[in-house]
Amino acid sequence: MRNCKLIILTLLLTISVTISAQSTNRLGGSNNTLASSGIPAIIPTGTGTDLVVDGGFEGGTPNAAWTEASTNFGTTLCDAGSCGVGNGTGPHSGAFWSWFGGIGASEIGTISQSITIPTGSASLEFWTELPVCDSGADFMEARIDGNMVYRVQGDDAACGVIGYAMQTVDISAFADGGAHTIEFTSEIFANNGAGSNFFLDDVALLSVPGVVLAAPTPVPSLQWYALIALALLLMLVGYRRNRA
Ligand SMILES: [Ca+2]
Repeated sequence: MRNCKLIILTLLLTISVTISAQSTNRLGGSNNTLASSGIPAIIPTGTGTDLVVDGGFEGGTPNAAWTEASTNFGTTLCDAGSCGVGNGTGPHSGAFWSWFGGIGASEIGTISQSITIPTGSASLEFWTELPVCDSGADFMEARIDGNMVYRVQGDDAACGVIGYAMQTVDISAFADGGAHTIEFTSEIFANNGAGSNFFLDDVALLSVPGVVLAAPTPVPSLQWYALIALALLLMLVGYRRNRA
């Protein structure tokens, strides 16, 4: 019986120490939130740098930096002299901007550029204006490698508001050191017989290079229930020895 008492006392002490240690880790100490969550941490090593070439579209059309497409016009790039201002502001800056829609008929417009995004964090910033909207079916999206990261539709509260608004999208998920296609695309359906005018200008991809710290490898720890099982096993062994 002395063996059993000693084992139980040891067990209680061990559980007490284990719970105490777990409480200390949860509250702070050397375990910060990122390390304990198992998510890789990104440590910024610089300030943001704009990686877009001719984000203001001032190279005009055909544009050396952007790939242009439009089912009705051949390009989405406009200046006021060529296109008018579509009941809106026209360019946000300079002379050129990207005008999606602009006709009361089916229209698909796209403008894209391939950009290598360094490992770290990144955001896509751009200015939009929606001076004319025909229906909620019409839309403009920003996509990266075909993945939608931003969308606005022809039933948005910004419809009919004159004046550009800046949009910011966190695209850190694509900041992996590889080349990615940044694309703005729009489709106009003319469901109500008119068209939509969706404007885009001054696109920036702000990259903050960083060092990615790998997620920490979990350290196996003996849980309290495993300790109890071990103690019961030791008690059983002690009981058999006493009987012998
Ligand atoms: Ca411009």
